[in-house]
Amino acid sequence: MATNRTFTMIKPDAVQDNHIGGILGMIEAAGFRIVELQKVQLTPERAGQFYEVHKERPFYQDLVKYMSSGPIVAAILEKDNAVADFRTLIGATNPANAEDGTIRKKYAKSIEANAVHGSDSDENAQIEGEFYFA
Ligand code: IDP
Repeated sequence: MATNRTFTMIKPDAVQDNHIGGILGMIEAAGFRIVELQKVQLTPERAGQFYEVHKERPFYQDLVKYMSSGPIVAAILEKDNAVADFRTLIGATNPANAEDGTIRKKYAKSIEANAVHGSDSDENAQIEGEFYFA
């Protein structure tokens, strides 16, 4: 069932490269309202918890290191059909496969440093939002 909220993070590479404004601008231009917003530095432990679902994947250790390498921006976004529409807006995980007009096409550097996170289900949007904005 579609709900009206999703959760996003602007990842360390995009924050480091001064793309917070550009990315939030694309998000607002696509019709999302920013409900909560926070810039925060994750410890490796916190990054590991956030991505625990991926802990058996070969890239997990690198991902934890990357996500704790600098500040991130976490946000809760609101819009009709938020989860699915936001996944469309961010584009494919690997920017080589991301479509024109997507955030990852414009800002992602690699399959790992891919500029933004977007929740993949309503359930995860709720869990991930509470991880930052309990
Ligand atoms: P998603 O962020 O598009 O939902 P997931 O498969 O959930 O993609 O992966 C979570 C994050 O892990 C990705 O956004 C990316 O930063 C990283 N990642 C995914 N696949 C790889 C990979 O093959 N190599 C390195 N990092 C990866």
